[in-house]
Amino acid sequence: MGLLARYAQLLPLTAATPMVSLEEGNTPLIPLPRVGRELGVELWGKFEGCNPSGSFKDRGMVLAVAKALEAGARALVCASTGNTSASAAAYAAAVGIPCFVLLPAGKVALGKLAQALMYGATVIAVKGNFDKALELARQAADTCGYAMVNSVNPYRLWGQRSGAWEICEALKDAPDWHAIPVGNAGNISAYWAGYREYRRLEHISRLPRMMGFQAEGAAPLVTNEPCPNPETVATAIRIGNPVSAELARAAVAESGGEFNSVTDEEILSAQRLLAAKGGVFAEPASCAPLAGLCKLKATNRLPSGIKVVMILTGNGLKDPDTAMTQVGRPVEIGDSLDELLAILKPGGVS
Ligand code: AN7
Repeated sequence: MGLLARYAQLLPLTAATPMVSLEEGNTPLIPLPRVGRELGVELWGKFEGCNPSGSFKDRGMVLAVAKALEAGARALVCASTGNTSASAAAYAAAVGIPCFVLLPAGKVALGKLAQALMYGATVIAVKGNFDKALELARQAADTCGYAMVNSVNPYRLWGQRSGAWEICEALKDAPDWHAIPVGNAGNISAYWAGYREYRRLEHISRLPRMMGFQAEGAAPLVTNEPCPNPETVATAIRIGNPVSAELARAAVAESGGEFNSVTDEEILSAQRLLAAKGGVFAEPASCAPLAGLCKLKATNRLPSGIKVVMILTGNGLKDPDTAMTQVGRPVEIGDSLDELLAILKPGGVS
C-alpha cells in the first residue's frame, strides 16, 4: 500500500484527491550492529534507497503530485540536485503529465540523470548551481502556471513526515538521536514535524534530538551564512542557501540537537564503512550523518548506548562514478581453477 492510502488520516486528502501511488514508503529500518558496535551506540539506518525512485523524495512527491492533479495542473516543474528530478519525473510518468526539470549542469550523479531522462522528463541543464536553478524554476512555474514540486510546495514536507511515523512504529517510540543529512533543509524540518505530531497524538513518549549534518563545503547552517559557491562530492547536498533554513534551525533548537559539518573525505570513508560493515550502499550525501557520528565519537561527544537512527536518504547505485573512485578493480584471472584457488584461499587477496 502506498503512503496516501496508508496514512490517509494524517494527510490533507479530499474526496477529489487522486490516490496516486508507486508503492512508496514503508522502507526498511535496518539494524547496523557491526557499525553500531564501533560507535558504542544502538544504530539503525532508515534505507530510503528502497523507495521506487531510489530516494526519500518519493514520500513528498506522491502527495505533491496528487494535489497538483487535484488542482488541475497541466505540468510539473522543479529544480534539483538530482533526486527531486528523478522522483518528479517518475510520478509525472505514472500519472501522464509533462515534467520539466532544471539541473545544475555537470553536477548531477549519473544514475539520477539517467532516471529523469528514462522517465521521459524534459531535462534542462542550467549553467549555475542549484540555488540559481531553483530561482529560475520558481519564476518559470509562476509564469507558465505549472505546478512547482520543490519543497517550497508545502505538500512535499507534509508527505515526508511519514518517514518519522514509520520509525516510531518500528521502534515503538522515538530514538534518542535522529541523524540526517541537510541540503535544502526540508527533510529535517519534515521529520521534526512528524515526530511532534506523533508525540501530540501520544503514539510516542518522547522526542529525539535532531542532529543535522552538512558537507563542509556547503554548510550554511553550520556557518550561519549563505554559501555562495557550495562544493562537495556529495552533489545531492551541494546547496548554499537552503529554502527551509528557518524551519531547520527551529527543529534543531527545539529538540536540543546540533548542526555539524563533515569533510568530503569523511563522507566517503563513512560510505565505505556503511557498505563494508553494514551491507548497505547509500549515496555520498546519505553518509554525512555516519561521518558525523564517527567524528563525534572520536571527540567524545557521542553518548554511549543511545539509540540512533540515521536517514539513508538515497541509494548508492545512483552515483556509481563516485563509488568507483574509492574501490579497487576486479581481480582478473584466466580460466583455470588453479588461478582461482590461489585467490580463494584465506589471505590470497588483499
Ligand atoms: C540523497 O534532489 O535537494 O535537506 O534537489 O538527494 O531536504 O534538501 C536533494 C536533497 C539529502 C537533502 N540526501 O535533503 C534535490 C535535493 C539526499 C538528497 C538531501 C538530498 P534536504
